[in-house]
Amino acid sequence: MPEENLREIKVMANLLGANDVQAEVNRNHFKQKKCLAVNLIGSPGAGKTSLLEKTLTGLGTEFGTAVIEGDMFTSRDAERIAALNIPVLQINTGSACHLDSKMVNKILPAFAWDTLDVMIIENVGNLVCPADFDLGEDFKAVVLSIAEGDDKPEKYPVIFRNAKVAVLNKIDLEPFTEVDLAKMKAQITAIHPEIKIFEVSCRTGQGLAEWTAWLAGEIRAVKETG
Ligand SMILES: Nc1nc2c(ncn2[C@@H]2O[C@H](COP(=O)(O)OP(=O)(O)O)[C@@H](O)[C@H]2O)c(=O)[nH]1
Ligand SMILES: [Mg+2]
Repeated sequence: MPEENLREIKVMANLLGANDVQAEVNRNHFKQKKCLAVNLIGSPGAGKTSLLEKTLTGLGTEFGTAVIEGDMFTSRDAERIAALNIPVLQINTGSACHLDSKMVNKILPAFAWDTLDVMIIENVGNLVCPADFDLGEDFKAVVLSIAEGDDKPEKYPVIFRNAKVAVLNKIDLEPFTEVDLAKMKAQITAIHPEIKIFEVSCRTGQGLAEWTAWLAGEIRAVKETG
């Protein structure tokens, strides 16, 4: 292998190593506060913010909820969450295509942790880079719009391997697309047999109650047992 390539791999390994160290600090923080942390990942337009809006509303008042919004530019998503009266902070990454654990760590002191049971972090719209970066979350949740095509899990397997749960959104669009939903799901389970899959529509509300109930169970498990 040419020396240049070797150097590139080493730099990447160091980058991930430093990220993992900081991610452990974040993880300990979430754990100590008995707050579930979810890293929400998906392509631009998959419906991450829509799912957040529906989920936070669906969770009701049982839990203390908060959001970190990651985006290259703008605070549009954070404004959508703030409109629900939920504590939210924006991280603009500029040219970076993913959040890293240091960016998240920097803004943690700004939240009222003693009131929080769940922190959902919407990552920068991208199915690739965010899959590799641990933010200290309890788990990654991948959001895939079914309209993106049934070949996407096979093309972007890392995120499906690393996520605990996959939310297939825009199920209402099935009649208007060529997508083979059974094929999409089979690909996902072939990559990660234990992954939990929900089929939802943020537009019609289909499947959202099941997804929200599952998430509530995860929040309770952390809140009650730590
Ligand atoms: N038909 C349909 N459109 C949706 C659904 N969920 C989100 N959208 C639309 O998809 C677009 C992108 O949604 P957004 O939540 O901003 O996606 P994000 O970029 O992943 O955060 C918006 O126009 C939403 O109204 C859905 O379940 N069905
Ligand atoms: Mg968004």
